[in-house]
Amino acid sequence: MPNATYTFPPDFKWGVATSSHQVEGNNENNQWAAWEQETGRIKQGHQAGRACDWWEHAEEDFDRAAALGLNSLRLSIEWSRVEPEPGKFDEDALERYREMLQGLLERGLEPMVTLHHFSNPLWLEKQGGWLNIGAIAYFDRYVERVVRALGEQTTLWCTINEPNVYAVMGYLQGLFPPGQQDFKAMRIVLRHLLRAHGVAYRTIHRLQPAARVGLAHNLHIFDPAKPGNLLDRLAAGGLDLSFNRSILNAVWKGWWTLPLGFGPAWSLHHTLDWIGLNYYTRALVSFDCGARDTLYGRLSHAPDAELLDGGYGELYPEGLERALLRMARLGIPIYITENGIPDSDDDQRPRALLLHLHRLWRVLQGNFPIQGYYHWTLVDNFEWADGWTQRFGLIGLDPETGERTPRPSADLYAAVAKGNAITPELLDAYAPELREVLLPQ
Ligand code: IFM
Repeated sequence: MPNATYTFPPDFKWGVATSSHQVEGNNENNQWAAWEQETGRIKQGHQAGRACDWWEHAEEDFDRAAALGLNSLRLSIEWSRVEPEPGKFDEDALERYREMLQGLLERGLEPMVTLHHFSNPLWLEKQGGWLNIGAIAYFDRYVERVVRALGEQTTLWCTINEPNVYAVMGYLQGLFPPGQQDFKAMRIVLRHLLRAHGVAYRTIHRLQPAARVGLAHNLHIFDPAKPGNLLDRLAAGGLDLSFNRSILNAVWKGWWTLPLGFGPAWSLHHTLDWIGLNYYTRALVSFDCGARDTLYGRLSHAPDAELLDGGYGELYPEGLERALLRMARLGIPIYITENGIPDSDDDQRPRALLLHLHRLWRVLQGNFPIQGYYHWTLVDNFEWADGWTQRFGLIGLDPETGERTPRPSADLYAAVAKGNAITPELLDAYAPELREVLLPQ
């Protein structure tokens, strides 16, 4: 019989995750800023604009994160600020990041620093972005500079966020810049990103032997719509191989698998000190010979599923447990580098948060080395092609005025982090209907 209080390990990291372009504001020198100027690219013509104003006032949100009782925060460095022109580094920008990381440390928040989270300097984009093999060496030069500048403030590095999402959205679905729909290009971009990860892994360790270096992988669950149908199973398996397994095979086994290629990727072998899991939702897959963009799998959701805002998918907390158990096979530490839902009126988030954290707790009972959980996200931020239409924040933001309004979920997450546990009292206060589901009767 499990105890009615679900307690987490004593040194567990409770955090929130963000990325530079989504929160800093006034990033005008990257490919997203240019993309936002083009008509029809972003829902309702939204732009990141001042975003959450972190470049000027991040510390005010750091205070909010500390007040929630968190002990870590994941943010990313904006390459276009640090290296606005090829080879020209901006010492003031690096100093601002140093100040931000120092601000986190002073508030008891361990920084996790992502080096690439979807945005590229415009000069790189003009040279073909990650289609250009030269991007790998450029990235390495930038990484070296950042690690030299910020190495006193952190040893916890995430090289690249969601290489699969970056490549698929930008080069297959065409919804992110540069808006291409070209399978071959998608494959090349993904290979270059993974090779850049491998190079960065070694560079960071050369400069900082104590570094802990990982990569944040978006593991999307693909289940056959009809498990008894062989074609559905093949289509789901093909998507899983392409979107999930091929990435993990490359950076852990050092082996390219389809669609990335076939054969050794020795320089990538074991280039992870930890793996980051970004988990959001799952899709059901039916074989469809017309669905070329999604490798002949038509995506849908379970007929009885509870759906998330704005077509984001289904609420499927079990997927977090499944994804963690898959990643645990690597045998290395795991961070949940992102998990959350879009929910502007917070009518699903408290329950969703409790259900996901309960799944996490269940996996922890197997003594798997899960080090921390980073909720996506602290304050509503610019949600890429969805602009400001999707609200992932524990704290709501009016992007016009900058006014922040904490949602009930913020108090709930604070109570879990401060108590390091899910208690029956929290279930009663935030989602009484879960008492039946989560507590032994
Ligand atoms: O906002 C994004 C983030 O940048 C990458 N992972 C998914 C989040 C929510 O869609």
